[in-house]
Amino acid sequence: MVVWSDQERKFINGIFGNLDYDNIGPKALVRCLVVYPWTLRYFGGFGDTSSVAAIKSNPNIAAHGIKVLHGLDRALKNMDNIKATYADLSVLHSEKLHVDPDNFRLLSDCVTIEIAAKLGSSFSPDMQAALQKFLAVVVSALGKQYH
Ligand code: HNI
Repeated sequence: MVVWSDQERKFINGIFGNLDYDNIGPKALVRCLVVYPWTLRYFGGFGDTSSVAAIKSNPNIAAHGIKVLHGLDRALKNMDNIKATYADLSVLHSEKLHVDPDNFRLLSDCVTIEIAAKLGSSFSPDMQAALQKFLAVVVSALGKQYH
């Protein structure tokens, strides 16, 4: 079981409590799709993704970025039971969507980068450590049904 210190909980709740999901969600997903273009393969039904400009202005991608970021809320509310919390979502991504689980980490890194860009110099190393630990636990839980 993952153990969280009071400081880690404080950092994580502070980051997400002040997060503009509608801004960071689309930016993180766009970044993932542009930097790792093979991740586009899962979004064939989302409309025009033929260029960076098209990906950036695609409303379906933006909406999905917000949805994915809100997908983290369930981990925030169940910090001590993240694995079980993602059981259904893990089955969906593995058995129905066939998303390569390596991609979870790529997207979570893009979330970290967008949060860092937003917070600037107030994003301290120990805050980053707490955020990346949290995202690593989510990524591991999402990949659980693949093992
Ligand atoms: Ni993901 C659907 C959460 C990573 C491709 N994804 C969802 C949904 C949530 C979600 C929530 C909506 C489920 C539903 O409708 O019941 N996805 C998350 C989270 C992460 C993640 C929390 C990791 C941080 N998903 C990824 C990655 C990819 C991905 C890395 C592909 C590269 N997800 C999808 C696709 C769908 C999806 C594709 C279905 C979209 C649709 O509406 O057709």
